[in-house]
Amino acid sequence: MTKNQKLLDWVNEWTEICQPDNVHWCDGSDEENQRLLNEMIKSGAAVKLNEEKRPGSVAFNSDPSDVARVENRTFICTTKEDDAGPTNNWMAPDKMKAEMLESYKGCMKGRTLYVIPFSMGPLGSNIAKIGIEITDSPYVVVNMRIMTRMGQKVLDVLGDGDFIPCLHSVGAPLEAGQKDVRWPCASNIDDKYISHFPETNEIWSFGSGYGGNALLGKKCLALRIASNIAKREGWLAEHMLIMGITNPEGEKKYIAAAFPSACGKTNLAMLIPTIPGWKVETVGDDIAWMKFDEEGVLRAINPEAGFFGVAPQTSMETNPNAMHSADKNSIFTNVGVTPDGDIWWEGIGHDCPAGTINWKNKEYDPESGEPVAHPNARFTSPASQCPAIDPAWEDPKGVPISAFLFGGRRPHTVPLVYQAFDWNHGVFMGSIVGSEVTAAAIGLKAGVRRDPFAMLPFCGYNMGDYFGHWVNIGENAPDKSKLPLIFNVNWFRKADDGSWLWPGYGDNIRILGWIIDRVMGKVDATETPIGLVPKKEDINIDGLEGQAEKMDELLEVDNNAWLEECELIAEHQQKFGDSLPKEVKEQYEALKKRLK
Ligand code: O2Y
Ligand code: MN
Repeated sequence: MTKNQKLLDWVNEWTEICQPDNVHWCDGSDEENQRLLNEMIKSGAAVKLNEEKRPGSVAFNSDPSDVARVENRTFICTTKEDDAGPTNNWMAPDKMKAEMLESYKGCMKGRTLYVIPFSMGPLGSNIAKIGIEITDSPYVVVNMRIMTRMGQKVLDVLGDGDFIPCLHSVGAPLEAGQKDVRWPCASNIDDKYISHFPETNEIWSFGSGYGGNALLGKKCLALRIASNIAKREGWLAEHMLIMGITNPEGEKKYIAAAFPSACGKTNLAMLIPTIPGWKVETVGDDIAWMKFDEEGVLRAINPEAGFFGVAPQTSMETNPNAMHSADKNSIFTNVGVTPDGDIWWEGIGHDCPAGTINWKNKEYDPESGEPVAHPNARFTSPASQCPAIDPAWEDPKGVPISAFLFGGRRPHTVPLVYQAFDWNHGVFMGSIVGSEVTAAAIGLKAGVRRDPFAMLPFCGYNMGDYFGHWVNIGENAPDKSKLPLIFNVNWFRKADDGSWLWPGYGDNIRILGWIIDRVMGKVDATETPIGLVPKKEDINIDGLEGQAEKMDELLEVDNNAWLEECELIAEHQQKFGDSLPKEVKEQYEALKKRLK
């Protein structure tokens, strides 16, 4: 247990408000985990999977109204609205707290209040942060045990130190004798709140039991709150994968990469190279915290201890390392469960067995046209189970970052890869990241949907100030010659006939290879108005039939198309008004000038 008075007082305060039937301090032990799983299996909330096929694993189905992060109910609560900026939902802290307090009163009746001590980052690392989550969801407890370092060992390290309080309730109190549902949550979207108070480092979440809304260490703490702390303290909390790449000469470099959702971030983090002699190892697939060390090298840790990966389309073809990570000791949410007690989802690589139960708890009907797994179905698996996990993934010092990659899905205009001229040009590149979307896909206007630094839903303050923070990081770097180089990649360029110009997946190592060569100063590049583009001959396309003829089109920089792109960038920049740093505006002007 703990003698931390601030923590004891905080738990007592919320116990009085939420009125749970019991309070349980999570110790993180196997016994505790097994007991909670057994209770949920017994109540029907979870299904135990076949012990031979999927040892130590369970499946959950959420309520159909509670299947993903709720961006329109995610709030940044700062005294001044401008501090939340134009891209976040804002509410004043006092007003939000008063409104939410009403919801929390008695919200845990009939339930147990769990206290989850967790560390984001290796325990004891000087980059790590300790959070304490209060929740009434045992599903959250068992997921947090995989996604973070959790339990008594965290309280031991915490001592009487400071922690980030994270309050969560599914918002579904039980009257005496009332039978629980399989997935309790608030039934009305307007009763859900994912609120962040960056001025006091607090998180209050209510009404949802799903993913980023409820596992508060991930998006809420490690990105929205941490991005604020990082800005104040001069480091970076980013929505980036971290991977190690070793070339055939045995030289190893680490890179960090940011992509908007649905661009294959987990696949890239766990890539299996198609060319001989290269090796990729995974440090993390979603979040990177980075600080300069005493030698001026930017070092990154993965604050998480597990993967909360999208299941559909993950297969032994697309990502064997992710599949093996989920071989055992995993939690599956909103997937299909087969009659022999295994899991199934669209794109898993084999037909759906008859009698499979879909994510809505109904028997799979091929005639219905309904998917078996929800498109945002997830596997929660320990990172330690990834066959390609990097030996340094838990190194408290972090790994040295040599390059940053940005990218999105851009069928036109954007070449396969290009390098920024310098740091501020790279910041500009990050600020214009986006993916092209069709109107049908998202029910919005078709076009390029910008997601700067892939941080749009996760930056806990004014995004214009965030660009400024990146400029400052470069400006104040202890040794500018050691700053990572910055690149943009686009695996998704298409030919006029709509066919892909680049094979992607394991062949992306060929582009990572060029990036590593640039980092090591082994190859030159061609200067274009948008940045430094590879010389065709420096990209290894050995064994890729028909690829040579596509390289010119893949690497082409069409000035007219980029001038049109500039119009869209200007529109995007306008959103940030006065908070857009002059350095980023200057980059835009310089790009336009080079194009003309
Ligand atoms: O829908 C959710 O709650 C999960 S979102 C998520 C999960 C893992 C990694 N990244 C994300 C994301 O939205 O970027
Ligand atoms: Mn993510």
